[in-house]
Amino acid sequence: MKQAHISAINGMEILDSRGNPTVRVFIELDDGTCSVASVPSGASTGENEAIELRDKDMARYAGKGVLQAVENVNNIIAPALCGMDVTRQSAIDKTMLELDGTANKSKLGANAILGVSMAVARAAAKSSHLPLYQYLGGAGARRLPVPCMNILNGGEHSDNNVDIQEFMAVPVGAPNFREGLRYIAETFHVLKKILNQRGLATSVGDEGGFAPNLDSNEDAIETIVQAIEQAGYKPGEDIAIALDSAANSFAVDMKGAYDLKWSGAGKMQSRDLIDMAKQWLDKYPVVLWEDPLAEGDWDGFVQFTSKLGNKIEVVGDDIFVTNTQYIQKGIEQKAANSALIKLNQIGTVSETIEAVRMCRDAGWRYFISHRSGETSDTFLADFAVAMDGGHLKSGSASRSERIAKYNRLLEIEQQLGDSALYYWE
Ligand code: 2PG
Ligand code: MG
Repeated sequence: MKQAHISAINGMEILDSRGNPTVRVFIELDDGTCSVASVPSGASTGENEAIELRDKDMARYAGKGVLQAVENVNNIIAPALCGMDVTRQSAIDKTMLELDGTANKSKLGANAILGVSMAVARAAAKSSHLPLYQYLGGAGARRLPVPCMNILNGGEHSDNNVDIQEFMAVPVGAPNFREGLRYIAETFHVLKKILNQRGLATSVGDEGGFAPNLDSNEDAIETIVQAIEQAGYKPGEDIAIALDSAANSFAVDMKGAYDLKWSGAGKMQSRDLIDMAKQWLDKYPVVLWEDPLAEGDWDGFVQFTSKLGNKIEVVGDDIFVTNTQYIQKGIEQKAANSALIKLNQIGTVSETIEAVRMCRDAGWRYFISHRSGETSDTFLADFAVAMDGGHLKSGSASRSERIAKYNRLLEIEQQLGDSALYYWE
């Protein structure tokens, strides 16, 4: 089959779900195919993430404009990529890395580079007449991810008094994605009722989960267990719980000292947090714990994993930043048994796939993730099916930028029909 070539690339500045500027990229091919992709943006970011280029012009969007990144797409990246075979994703990504020339994509901006990289993959899929998940994952891509739904938000994603950033409902016992989504959406609605009855706020945080002031972090998890039961499900059997402490956000020095400042639980050391986790695992059906410690607390991570890694999935997010350099170190040190995978932490589709490959080769799991600042782009849904990782997080059962990904997964499941797989392992 004759491959199509890139004939035009154009960037523009749009807004993300927090009302902050982000990059959207349009690509045209010489066979008439057009594609578009939009870049997400995080709030609780790791120190070593690829750099999102922001204009720092305080007269616009408090310095958060992305006009320079857009210019880089239009004036530097576009001329270099035009004429390239669009199916050569890794060569295209490599060309952008060379154009940028820095270790963290600070020259052109990871937001500029990723927008192009995603739009390239999407254009190539379209031009090949394949759905994106199949283009990226091959004919064997047929496993739907178990949705880990962040129904209660804390930390830097809300203004409440809960330190732990994400409390996720995980429909481990559902027979398929569609039913799994129903289990947890129903639980979300019951949670709202419970909060209402307690006179607590039911406004939502950045990822669409409720963000009430509670008595303690443990109150949050107890309330979710209650919601699971009242929705008619068995905690642990039908619906389990996943947590993201995002411990960077309450770390004092990133090396093992913490201050659970929002809840008032106060100063703690890594070992106190590990003890707390142990107790919670005895009491609650937690199956996954992301960033239980801060990114610089490698010893803490090693301890946590050696004590609890045989019971649950221990995911590194800010500590690994989807970067094979840090994932490799994590594998060698047994600092976790899974890595969070975020496209914009590393900045190209090819490098994200490399991170997934490294996890897979080491027998690790990998957890595909949105960002707290998102757009209506559903690339993530297809990417999760393509990567065959078995689970993803895309926020709660509210806010269209979150639901868009879940709805796309419903479509994929429908398209796959009988061949669709769904299971928690
Ligand atoms: C996280 C993410 C996504 P942010 O910490 O895992 O939930 O948040 O995008 O703010 O880094
Ligand atoms: Mg995280």
